[in-house]
Amino acid sequence: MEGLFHEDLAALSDLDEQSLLESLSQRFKQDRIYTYIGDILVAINPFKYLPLYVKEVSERYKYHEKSKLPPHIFAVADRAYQSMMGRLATGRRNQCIVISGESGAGKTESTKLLLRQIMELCRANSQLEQQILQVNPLLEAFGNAQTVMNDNSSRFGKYIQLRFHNSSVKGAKINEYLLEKSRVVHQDEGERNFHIFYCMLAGISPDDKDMYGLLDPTQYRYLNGRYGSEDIVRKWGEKYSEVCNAMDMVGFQEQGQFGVQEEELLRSLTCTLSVTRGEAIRRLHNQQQAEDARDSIAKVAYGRVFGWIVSKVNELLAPNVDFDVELTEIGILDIFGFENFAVNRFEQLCINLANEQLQYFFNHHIFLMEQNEYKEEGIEWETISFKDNKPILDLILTKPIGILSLLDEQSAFPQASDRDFVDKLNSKFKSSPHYEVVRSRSPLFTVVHYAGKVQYNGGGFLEMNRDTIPASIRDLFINSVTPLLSVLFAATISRTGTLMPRKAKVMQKADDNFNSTRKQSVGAQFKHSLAVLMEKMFVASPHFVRCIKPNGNKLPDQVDNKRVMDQLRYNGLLETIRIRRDGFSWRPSFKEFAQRYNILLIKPDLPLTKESCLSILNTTEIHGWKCGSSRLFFKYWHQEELSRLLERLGKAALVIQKNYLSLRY
Ligand code: AD9
Ligand code: MG
Repeated sequence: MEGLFHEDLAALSDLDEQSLLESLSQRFKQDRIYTYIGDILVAINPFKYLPLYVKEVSERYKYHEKSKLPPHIFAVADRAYQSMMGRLATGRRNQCIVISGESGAGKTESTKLLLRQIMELCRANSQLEQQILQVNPLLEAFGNAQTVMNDNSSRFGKYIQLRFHNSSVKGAKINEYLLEKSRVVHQDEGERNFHIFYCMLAGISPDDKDMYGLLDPTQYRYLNGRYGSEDIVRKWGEKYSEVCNAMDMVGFQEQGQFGVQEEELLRSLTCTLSVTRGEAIRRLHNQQQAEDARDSIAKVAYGRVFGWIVSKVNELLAPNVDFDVELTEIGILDIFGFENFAVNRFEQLCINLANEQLQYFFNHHIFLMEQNEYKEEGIEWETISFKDNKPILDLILTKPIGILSLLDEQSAFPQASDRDFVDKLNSKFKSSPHYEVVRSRSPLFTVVHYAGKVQYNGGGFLEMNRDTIPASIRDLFINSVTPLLSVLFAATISRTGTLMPRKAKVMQKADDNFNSTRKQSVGAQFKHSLAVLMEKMFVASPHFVRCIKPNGNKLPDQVDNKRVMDQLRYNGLLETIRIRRDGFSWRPSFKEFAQRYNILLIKPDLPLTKESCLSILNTTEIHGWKCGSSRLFFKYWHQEELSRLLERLGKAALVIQKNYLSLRY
């Protein structure tokens, strides 16, 4: 059982699936929830409070040497911050921390801990720090909800960019991805609406309740009778004051009450107005159509409010610096985890697509890029194979025939049905190894994702992808007496998260969320925002946190071996251990290396060549590195060894300087 409790699995000489599982679960039983695979952190959700995040621990992990302390999420924060400052490797550079794992695995909790520790590290000024830290509770109240997989499940994805000038934080920016708006009007068995509804009804004062015209919680169809016991209501009430505090802290001012002309609303809900040959014709809705109209208003209004909150937060946290001040960034990505429910809809397809994309990003960095460089640079290497999920991404994304483009094609036909869409999928993809035809009267189909098979119900796909609201309803809201509603419906929210006046629409056709004829579909918008995100991440230095969910019951001290093994497999963790053990994760060019370490030879004017690098390295006792044709290849621990040498040199220089000064005076 050698190395069973090892803190870095990449340091083990021999490891198979079973011993990896055992190693992690033994550590977990001792509340050691964090383990390294080289520079990658594996985190198993403890589902209980652990005294791992107290002030003293946070202090200990500031500017620490990785090998001297047990693995920790704070160590990832430290590494990202030090790397951004150019203290660990070469130059200052944007960093991104990519947190992955299925729903309930602990991504959002990890994000909060990372943010907190980074704020500690940069000793932010107290107001900005508080504002940044309060963004999370605020967004969680409006964007998280209880699902069967997680009581605090993120129903949107977010990329938080912290912006720095030198060592201090100057501001932040949030990008949000695809809020699951349909939850506002419908929740499946065992699930709830967004937290904010329960918070507000439980916590609001009687006067405000009257003013906003709120009813008893049981009267709301959208809460589906799932309000909760007295205990739970008290907790929601407490949460409400937290949310209000967060709103104050971030800098929101009270907005006017929502309101539209009641009579007009009724008319828009019950009739469609169409113009034929210059004549306006009003047709009465049947009950289903009226209910659909009501639901689409609720969804769109909620989506707009959420987008507005994010854009407001971005305005408030925008860095207040001169134009020419160069800012560096640490981005933290916390998306909705992989999902497989009893019924999976369009939203689940998008959520799972985002997870596929993230897995691809991981594979690309850890396996593809690294092994390509070995080949190009003539480093002897036995290829490590991995489960490439590119074909699944292609199945969903590829033009002209991926699932999303077929969906767009069908969405453009007003007469097409969800059944037609699924029939099209079946005929195009029946022979794909990642697609399965489902024989059923319902429009079902299965995608074999990297993390397992998911059966989707195509019902509602076309409508959700179109995401239109009737023009009459839009106009009604634009003319609302409530300034906020009027702004929300009269403006578009651009992809960058800022509100844009309608006049600018012509310039921003792609961002037009309203006009049903020119408008981009939800699928196409999501695809675009994923591509923009990936572009940003590909040019930053990544840090990976792989979250594991130990059991499906949300319980502490329980390891479901099969479940954990599945996650280790689809995350490709065994292959990751091999590449981190045998591979070279740090690969600076000769120039980069010589620039930074020529000081070790005490010759600052050394030419930035291969020969200089070799002379530098020959003065050290560092072993196991390799030299390619344009760069050097180091093991992940070499970086720390070299930093230690620099530090020692720095200390020696200080002593010399002191002695010199004392001799002079
Ligand atoms: V989802 O994809 O948004 O549905 P996440 O974000 O991966 O999911 P989350 O961080 O919300 O999961 O964690 C789920 C729950 O696990 C939390 O509400 C906590 O109750 C619990 N958790 C997660 N991490 C920790 C931890 N480090 N310590 C204690 C934790 N509890
Ligand atoms: Mg989450």
